[in-house]
Amino acid sequence: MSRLVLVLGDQLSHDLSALRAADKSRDVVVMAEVMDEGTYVPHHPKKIALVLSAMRHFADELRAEGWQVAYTRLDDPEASRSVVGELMRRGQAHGTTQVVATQPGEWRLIEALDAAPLSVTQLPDDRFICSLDEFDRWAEGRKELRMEYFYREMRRKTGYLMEEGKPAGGKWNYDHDNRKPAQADMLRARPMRFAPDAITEDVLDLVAERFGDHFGDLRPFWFAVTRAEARRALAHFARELLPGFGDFQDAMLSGDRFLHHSVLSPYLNIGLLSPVDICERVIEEWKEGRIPLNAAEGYVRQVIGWREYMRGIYFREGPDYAQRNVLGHRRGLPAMYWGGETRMNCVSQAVEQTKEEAYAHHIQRLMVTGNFALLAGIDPAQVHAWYLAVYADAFEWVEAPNVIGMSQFADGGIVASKPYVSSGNYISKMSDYCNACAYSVKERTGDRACPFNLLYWDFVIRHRDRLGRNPRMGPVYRTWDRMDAARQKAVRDGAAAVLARLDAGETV
Ligand code: DLZ
Ligand code: SF4
Repeated sequence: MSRLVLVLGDQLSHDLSALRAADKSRDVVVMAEVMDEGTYVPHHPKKIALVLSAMRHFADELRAEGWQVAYTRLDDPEASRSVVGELMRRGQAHGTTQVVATQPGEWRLIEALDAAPLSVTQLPDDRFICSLDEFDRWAEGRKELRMEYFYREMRRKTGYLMEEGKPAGGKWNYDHDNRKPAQADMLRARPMRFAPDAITEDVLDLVAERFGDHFGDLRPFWFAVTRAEARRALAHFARELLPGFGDFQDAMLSGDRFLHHSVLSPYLNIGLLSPVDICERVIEEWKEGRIPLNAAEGYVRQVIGWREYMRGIYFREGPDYAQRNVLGHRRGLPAMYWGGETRMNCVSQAVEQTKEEAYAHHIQRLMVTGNFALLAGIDPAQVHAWYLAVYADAFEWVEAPNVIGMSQFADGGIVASKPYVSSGNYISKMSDYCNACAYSVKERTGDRACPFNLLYWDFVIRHRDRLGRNPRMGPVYRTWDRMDAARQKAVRDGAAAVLARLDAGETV
């Protein structure tokens, strides 16, 4: 009997475990564009277009390799709304209830496949350096699951940037070299852009028609949508941008949205590139002497360290992870996250860029929008849903631990050893945003004081019960305790005024 082979929109890899387990001569690949996947959070139109166009191109590649592909287009009048609905429809058409799948990257879909009235085998997704079992073995019995130690294991396992069993250059991590602010540079290259082909143009029209009310600009659309294009984008990044990646990794500039960032994560996370493709290319550049070690190490750490670690945490912590809220934050996500007015230039720049590009880099996400949400006590579930919706590279297995754990500290410290909060000072140091802001980053109290300055102290004091015991927070509380009472009161009154404005839906 033939079986159905499910390939999801973020599983576009020719070596996918489900494809490897299937038989080209009798099994049928099922790929389905469905409304539920585009709307369970209101995904950015560019992200939906990326996924659907890459799915159509991948289906064509599979057919060219001799696979039979049952492909559902979003505008097919017979189509159902969901992945499981489409599997059942295809099952009836082909007279089978047997389905082979690669485990999805989200508990919601894993559970839906388990509950389907079909016989679904979910194979491990082995497009990663570390299997889930291996991660659990690493995590077992450890008091703290720190990324740095996991990363060292992955360095040893892959041999990446290792010399005779020791880390190249003598240090595991060169992050200290990677915190330089950037200057505007007219000569800096940009990520490679691709003109939409006829397939992508069809998808763009469809997405405009079906998801036109979602936050985000659909055009101009320039993402790679095939493996061949994604490999060209990788080569371009490696040659043009990687040399400065380390130095300027944490910098932010108003006139330069991408700086030295690769913008390869959307391609990596839908399967067009693999972590091995990327790391081997980066290491080759280093071996050839074209890039410094801090650039190579910084990039490889993101891919074999952070990315794999986040996945391990997501699956180890279980389906309730995205609902965690240990700090009890309840405030609604302010309208400024959806493009509503704000006088904070840093937030406005990050959101505007997100709207236009479906992309912002890690410091914009962590230290601007994430930092503000945490300081202001926004409900982490709403913050999580926002990040999942608006970024082209956001899939829950990687987005939830980054947002719930790393950014919002809502898991109580599994991912982060202390909350990633800062006053405006950090943003001022790492960007040029403060120069054009209605607020003053230098003012600590009063109407013009940067809201990050006010909310920073209010946050640490509000959570003193929990955070005061954290040795890494000790110096922060000592600084607060040394402040005179009048200044403390001015800070807290100022913070209360900002929060009251947020609650009243007024512009902050
Ligand atoms: C993100 C996404 C979107 C927008 N649309 C589809 C789709 O129509 N069909 C599909 O198979 N996958 C889609 N995806 C990706 C899935 O949402 C993704 O596989 C799950 O969230 C698990 O990571
Ligand atoms: Fe952001 Fe404060 Fe700087 Fe304005 S002054 S850009 S709000 S950090």
